[in-house]
Amino acid sequence: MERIYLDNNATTIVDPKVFQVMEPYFVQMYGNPNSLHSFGSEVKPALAQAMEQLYAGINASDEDDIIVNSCATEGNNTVIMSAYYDLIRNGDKNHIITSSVEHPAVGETCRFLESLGVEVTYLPVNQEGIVSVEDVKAAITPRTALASIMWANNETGMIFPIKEIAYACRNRGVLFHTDAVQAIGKLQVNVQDVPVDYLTFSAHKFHGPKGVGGLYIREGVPMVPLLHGGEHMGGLRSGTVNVAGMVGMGMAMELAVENLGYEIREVRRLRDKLEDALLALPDIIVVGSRFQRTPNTILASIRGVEGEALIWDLNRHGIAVSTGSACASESLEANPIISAIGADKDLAHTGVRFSLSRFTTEQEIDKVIALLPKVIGRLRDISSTYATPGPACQMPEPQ
Ligand code: C6P
Repeated sequence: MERIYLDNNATTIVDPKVFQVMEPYFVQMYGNPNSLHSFGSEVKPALAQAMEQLYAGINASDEDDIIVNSCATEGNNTVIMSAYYDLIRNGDKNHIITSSVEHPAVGETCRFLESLGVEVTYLPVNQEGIVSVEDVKAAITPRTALASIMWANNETGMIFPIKEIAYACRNRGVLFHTDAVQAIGKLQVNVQDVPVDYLTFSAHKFHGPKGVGGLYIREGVPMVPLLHGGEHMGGLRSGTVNVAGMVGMGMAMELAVENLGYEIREVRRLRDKLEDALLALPDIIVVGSRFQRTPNTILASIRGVEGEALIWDLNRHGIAVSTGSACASESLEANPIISAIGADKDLAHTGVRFSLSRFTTEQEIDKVIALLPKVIGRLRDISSTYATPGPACQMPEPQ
């Protein structure tokens, strides 16, 4: 059976061009780049090139730092714990601002800090799933150490007003971090244009390998390392560098920038085609305006259909989608994003995320479009709630 992968916000296929540049670094050039002999020195040029590709990809300046690490979870933890060690435990701050829809790599780290006595504000989102600049401004106090707000949400694809939030923080002397995991390769990410202090990304979300990510740190902003040890990454992240991973991430970043136009034009066109087909069916809502979303993402709420049931049915036909974040997909809790935007409990269990990539074909989308009415119809036929939808089964009206 031909399989169709529409879960690209969970992870992506490694671009064959990325795989090709990584291959030599397993059995041919396997030296430790810190070694002084030829096995070590021969890998250094590729690492330098990868660093250049990363700097160019987000338009970082030479004075800024990019730490290569294991993933975005590590990058997010590093930034938040650094603010804790530097400004809270050893300083006079005691407050962090974040949103109620961050990935757990931010949300759970903040919750951990709350258990240590730190005050955390979890900003709500509006009915479109967006954090407002005004709310960020209002939450800042003289004791705020850090604000951490994602660039684009992994479940809805909604794009946050990061530039305005970054300026609001800078104007009040608050460090600003953004989790840009879902932005790289889908939107233009330019740290000269958007004054973030820290930015995290993860290679496997933009057709690079798993287990390698990056943390951008603007020149002059504080950073207390999470991992202590050798002098790797200038002492900011110890541990022998994942050579093949870093080389792959560099190439993936270059290709992400190269293919951004295609993503914005073609991936969006296919996404919109799928979205139009979904919306042509009765009682289906898509979260957030498509014009303020990453070009590849749809979070649909299909009334009367349990998200998990739809996923299993589509899976039987070889189609991969998700109920939301992959790391929460084994929990049977209501989708936190659909809950956060104010929908009632019944709808919160009906979320299904479709996420495309530049490897998604029109033929694949056509097959999914042809199948959806049958699968949804069958599930609605056996649904007790869909037969008698209650008045409470409503999505809030956009304001
Ligand atoms: N989101 C999803 O299905 P790691 O696993 O550390 O490379 O990336 C974590 C992460 C951090 N921030 C955002 C915005 C993310 O989307 C993710 C990963 C996946 O939505 C897996 S849970």
